[in-house]
Amino acid sequence: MPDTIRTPATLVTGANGEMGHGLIERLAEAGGHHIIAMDVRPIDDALKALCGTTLVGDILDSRLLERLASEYQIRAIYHLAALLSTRAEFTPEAAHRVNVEGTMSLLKLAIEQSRWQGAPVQFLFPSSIAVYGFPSVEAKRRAGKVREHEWTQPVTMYGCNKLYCEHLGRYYTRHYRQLAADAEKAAVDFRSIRFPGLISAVTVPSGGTSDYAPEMLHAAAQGKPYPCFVREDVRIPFMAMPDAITALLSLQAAPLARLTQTVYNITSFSPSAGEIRSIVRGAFPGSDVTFLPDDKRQAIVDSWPEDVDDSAARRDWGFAPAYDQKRAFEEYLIPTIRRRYR
Ligand code: AKB
Repeated sequence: MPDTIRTPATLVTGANGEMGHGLIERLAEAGGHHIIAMDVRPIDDALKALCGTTLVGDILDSRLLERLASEYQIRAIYHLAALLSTRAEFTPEAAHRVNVEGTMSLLKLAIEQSRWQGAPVQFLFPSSIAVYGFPSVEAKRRAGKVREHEWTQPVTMYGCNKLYCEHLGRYYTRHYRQLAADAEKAAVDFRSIRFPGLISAVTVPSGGTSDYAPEMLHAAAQGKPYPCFVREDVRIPFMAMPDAITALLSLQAAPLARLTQTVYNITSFSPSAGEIRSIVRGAFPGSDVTFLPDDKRQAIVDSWPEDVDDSAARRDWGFAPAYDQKRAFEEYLIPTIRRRYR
């Protein structure tokens, strides 16, 4: 029987976060979505107007998710809510609850919705370079571009959570209840991207360990001193936020038959922290960026790769970042941040 009672909808969790903002703007621009924005904090006013429904609530609140299921036909879930790598180290058990149990409760919602609809619900999951874990800086330097299955020995709770959830997603997509007589016809269509550090010109991140790059830029633009918590020579991959949003939308739009894996690396540029300081100094003369490494946060960044191999994403769904390093800083980050703090 066709479902004429429930409104078809796209659910975005963690809507207030950096990625949530950009994603909701792009989904609203594209039209045709009843967007349900969910976050533990009241949804920002700027987003409210773009969404069909806004919800303040916890992804672990099963009653809230049941209510959602009774009112909406959820066709796609962008599950962005997470405790990032630095914050998660302060409360690892809470991070596990949000990052793993929260993801499980949404996968359960997705599989139930898939059954009702007779077609797999899409589940878009941002993963991270934090799933990688190098035992030493020498090993990291030697490795160069890492592929999806290499060096996956994360050292942070967040990295462990993301890696496990990638596996859960693959399980719900390909192997869910594999021994049941009524084997699943409409499992979940889980698609995940391992994002590098993201830099947005319009929002400042919080709780991450790659945050030194955006923090440096935003501080310099405001004329504030910035003591950078990593060494000058440290290098990890980064990407401008608009490319990250485009990547999520491109992966969502890719025909399932073209996808050879459920998890994809992507990247754009890999500057050292010192190179970022030089760019920032060029754009904001007189900016006061110093290096005052925090050994423990430094060790986390040292465990992440210098670069990743994103050839599978390029081949399967046409990933190609619009912003390389020069364009990201010169055409997006610096002019937008300058305007923001003028
Ligand atoms: C963090 O630093 O925790 C995040 C990430 C790399 O996933 N930005």
